[in-house]
Amino acid sequence: MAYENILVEREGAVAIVTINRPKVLNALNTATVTEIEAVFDELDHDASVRAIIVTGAGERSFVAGADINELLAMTGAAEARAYTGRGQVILTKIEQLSKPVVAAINGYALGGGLEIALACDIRIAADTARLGIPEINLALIPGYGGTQRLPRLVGKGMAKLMALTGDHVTADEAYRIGLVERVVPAADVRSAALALAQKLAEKAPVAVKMIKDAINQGVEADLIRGLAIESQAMAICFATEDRVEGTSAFLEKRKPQWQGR
Ligand code: CO8
Repeated sequence: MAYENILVEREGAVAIVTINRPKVLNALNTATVTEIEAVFDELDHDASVRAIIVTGAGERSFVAGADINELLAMTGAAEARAYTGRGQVILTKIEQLSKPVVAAINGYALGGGLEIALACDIRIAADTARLGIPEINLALIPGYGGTQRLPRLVGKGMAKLMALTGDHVTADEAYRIGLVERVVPAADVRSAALALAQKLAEKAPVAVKMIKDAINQGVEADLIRGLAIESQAMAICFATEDRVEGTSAFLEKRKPQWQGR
């Protein structure tokens, strides 16, 4: 499918989704959000894709948030509820995708942009990146899951500090507070994300999905329920041909060939 605001490239089993509105620092208008949903649906159903990278076009920005022109034009609470609800559904789809998703944060990740990164599985930031949820400065709040996913990653106090001040944090500070998992020189952010995504793409697909599900669902549950989720996920892995292949390949000292079932 052809997209207007998004580029999709392939590097073997890795798909790279680039949000492509560099003139406005890749701000998300409704058309772009619609395309993000479509591209993730497409990639989720493409068995040849085993891992996905999300990044922003140009050197300055990952995504600088929702398009503020659209926020100004919005007329009422019902429209705002629909807008934010739709964004939340799309980002939850990304979070729950059957494949790992890596955010390559190549510059500003602000507002809805940081919220996209929060819905990804792993975040790699350029050392020049700036991250924040500045909606408070528009008399708004993060509406694409930021008030919920950010405290789950960095804790309540740090999330409130960021949301109430609207201040950006540097990549190093983001790493220190657990907001990103790696920081690399800006020139290397794409290659670092690609190397990681390629590594993830080589893992057994059902186990990848089960790890994602167990962690995503488990952090929302109490320990006993979380352990039950883990057992169930383990049982699903045990029933796969890939489990037989993985254990046999180890004992036979050869590389496993995954079937994805
Ligand atoms: N929306 C629209 N245009 C934008 C946005 C944006 N979010 N961000 C940047 N731009 C545009 C600028 O207007 C400018 O356009 P032009 O060249 O025509 O003047 C161009 O991009 C370049 O930006 P700047 O000149 O401002 O570049 P600077 O280097 O001076 O500053 C910043 C870069 C710091 C990133 C600055 O542009 C900025 O602060 N941008 C806004 C960031 C922001 O507030 N993001 C949050 C938006 S709200 C949000 O995401 C809410 C999500 C869910 C809401 C649900 C509500 C119902």
